Amino acid sequence: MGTIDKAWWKETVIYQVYIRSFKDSNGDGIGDLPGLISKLDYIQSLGVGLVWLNPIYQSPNDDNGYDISNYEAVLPTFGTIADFNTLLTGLHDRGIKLIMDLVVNHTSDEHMWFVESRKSRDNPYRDYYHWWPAEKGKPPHRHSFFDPGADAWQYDTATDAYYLHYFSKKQPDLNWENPKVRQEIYQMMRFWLDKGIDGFRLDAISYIAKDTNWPEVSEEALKSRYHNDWSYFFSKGPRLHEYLHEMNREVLSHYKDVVTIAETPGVEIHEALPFVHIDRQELSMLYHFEGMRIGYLHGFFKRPDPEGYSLPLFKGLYTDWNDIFAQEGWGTIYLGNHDQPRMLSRWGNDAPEFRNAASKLLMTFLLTMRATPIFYNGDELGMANIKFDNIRHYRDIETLSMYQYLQSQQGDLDQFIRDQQFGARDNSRTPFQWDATPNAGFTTGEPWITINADHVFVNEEAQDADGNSPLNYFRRLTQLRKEHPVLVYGDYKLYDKDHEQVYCYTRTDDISSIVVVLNFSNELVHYPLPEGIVLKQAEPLMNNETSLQLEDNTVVLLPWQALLFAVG
Ligand code: TEU
Ligand code: CA
Repeated sequence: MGTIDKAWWKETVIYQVYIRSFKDSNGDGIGDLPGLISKLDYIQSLGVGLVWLNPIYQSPNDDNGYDISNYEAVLPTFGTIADFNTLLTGLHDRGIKLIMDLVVNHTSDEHMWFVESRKSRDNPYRDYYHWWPAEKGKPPHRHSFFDPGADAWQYDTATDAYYLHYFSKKQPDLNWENPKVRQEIYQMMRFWLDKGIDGFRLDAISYIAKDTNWPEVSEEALKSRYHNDWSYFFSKGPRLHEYLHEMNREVLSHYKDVVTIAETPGVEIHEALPFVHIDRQELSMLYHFEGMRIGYLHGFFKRPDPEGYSLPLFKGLYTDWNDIFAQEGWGTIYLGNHDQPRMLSRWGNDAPEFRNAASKLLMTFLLTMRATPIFYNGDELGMANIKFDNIRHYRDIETLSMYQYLQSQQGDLDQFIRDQQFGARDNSRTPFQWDATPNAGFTTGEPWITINADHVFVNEEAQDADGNSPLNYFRRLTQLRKEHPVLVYGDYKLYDKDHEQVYCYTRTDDISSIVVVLNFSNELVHYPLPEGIVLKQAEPLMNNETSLQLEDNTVVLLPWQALLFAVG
């Protein structure tokens, strides 16, 4: 084991709360702070140590809170600042830390800065955003993720100029090249840190720095509607590391024990270390998108491609991302969040006969890798994709704008709906399933988005009472990780890298070693344990099934069986 520095945020398990869908307290169909506060004992029972709260700020909700109109106010739909304080105290009293979403690549167009900025060319806030005067002609093309026309430059008549928006036209990009903007952001960060929060998750942070010479992009890039091609381009901004270092110097370094987790679309493996290397004084951790690309057809928008997935590919990718942080820096690991479909549907199997085992297996993977797990709410129950079959059920701007675009192009809308059943963000945004009652115990009113009908058998109440449920398995896993520091800091070693069904690895430190055996398939697999692996005892440390077939160092793995053994 290397001489890695220990830190609380390396040892914790992160629980992501998508507040809009977690628990509604007042019957308006939207989750809120009082609702969340009423579930703090539940969160504590999970054994997690850090909550990442999706945006709760003032927002017109073009993109569910990722379009902020006032950073220092709580959206009334979610509650008040007093509720927020109660939440923070409630978490801290339970030994749980809290990080908030920091969305500073862009604001809402209803933010005061932008309202001013668009008024006149000499407004003091003009340079808070990126403007291109129309007399210079059309600006060089930039892709917008959420614009039906995919054009990131929006013409604004008031000043006869275009403004930049990588996301929707209601999300204008902030001009980080302007030092005043950076100071405003740092001030706002201090506002929340002074309240006692424990850090931030930094939204789309790899996009903040722009090359304001606005170079033309290649013909090929121009044609691409594929998100990833553009995220690579957007993440290569010239002054990105300078800004992150400055943010650390001006803000973060003045607060003890805070953590930062950067969302870094487009950042490639060879670029990752500088963001989190201790000597550089930038960020604590980042989460990458490389794992999320597997299984989609390259060059298309979220088009599933079964050929594009294989277990060896998956293992190779997560092994590479382990290795990059083996000596320095520190990684995170996740298989789902509010921007991805449900991990069970995407990486496991949500068919009735497999779903419990598969969701437990995925939890086992996340909690035994050498990285901080980011766990999305509902995955502890094995919630599945809702797979809407009609556009009218969707609420997400990403799905709706892409649909509109395809309509304008006479594209294949049926194919799109099928693709979205697999990949849409709304799959993971349906309400948390608390019980079997008609609204799943989420709300007494009309939910803002349809609740998954499977809540009659997949819900917290039922799983809490069942010792064998995914929920109780998750609780045992978080406990196990606490009891075995080797699962946090121990070296990771992959075995049988080409095996098509089994993911097998060890975690080892100076005093102990654990082998993890995961059957990522619907079949029974006879798996001889790798040479040199001698089990300390036949009794597993963890088993997601009630039986175990082990003879002469060969395990007969049930479909989606997950096993952990102490190694001698
Ligand atoms: O996501 C950043 C991002 O790059 C997204 O385009 C992401 O790739 C996409 O959702 C995948 O389908 C962050 C937030 O997590 C997301 O919810 C926001 O919509 C986005 O920023 C804009 O703030
Ligand atoms: Ca509510």
